[in-house]
Amino acid sequence: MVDFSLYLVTDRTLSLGRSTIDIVRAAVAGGVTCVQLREKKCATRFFIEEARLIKELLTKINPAVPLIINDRLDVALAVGADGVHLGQTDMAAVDARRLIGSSCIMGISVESVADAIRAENEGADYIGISPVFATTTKDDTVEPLGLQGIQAIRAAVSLPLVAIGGITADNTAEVIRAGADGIAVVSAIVGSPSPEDAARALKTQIIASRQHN
Ligand code: TZP
Ligand code: MG
Repeated sequence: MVDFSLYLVTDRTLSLGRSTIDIVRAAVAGGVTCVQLREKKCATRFFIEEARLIKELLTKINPAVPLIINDRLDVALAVGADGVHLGQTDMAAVDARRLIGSSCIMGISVESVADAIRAENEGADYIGISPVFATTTKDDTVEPLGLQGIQAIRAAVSLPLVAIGGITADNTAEVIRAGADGIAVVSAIVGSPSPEDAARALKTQIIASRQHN
């Protein structure tokens, strides 16, 4: 059973000159439970090399933390990653499942209740609710779905729900209480002077919000 509670999405453009592998190492030390490697402008060969290094790192430091590859099934398959994450304009879930097989994790970003129901019917293993709050990290999002969006999707599907977009330690508790199983963050960890401390602060909020349910 994968723990999606504190899900790091990488972004080399926000990493303040530090390498993605160093950020992942620190974030996992701080309690990140799942890592998505997201490279939007990277040569395929370099993407594969980086994915392989991060997979090796995770196997060494915490084999329970899966590596999920954003968009690129070929990269995921080449390095034996644990999963792929696809958006609404990426490869369709049914086609992706045919290629990756049943044991690979498949996450689908959804922007509505209808998307969520379709993702569940098409074999997703978890859903990313995108975006929950306004974010400057991704510029082609729909209007934020808010806490009400989480509640509506929670009522419609039973898959694990991971909320993404504008999540910080200050709003984590309300996101979890609205029905998300986990939070996915980019800037709150990647853009922090201490990714380890930032991950720890988010984790503290997740644990506290569950205890108060
Ligand atoms: N998908 C939906 S919003 C988003 C992605 C990749 C970016 C979230 O970044 P941040 O910095 O956590 O708001
Ligand atoms: Mg995508």
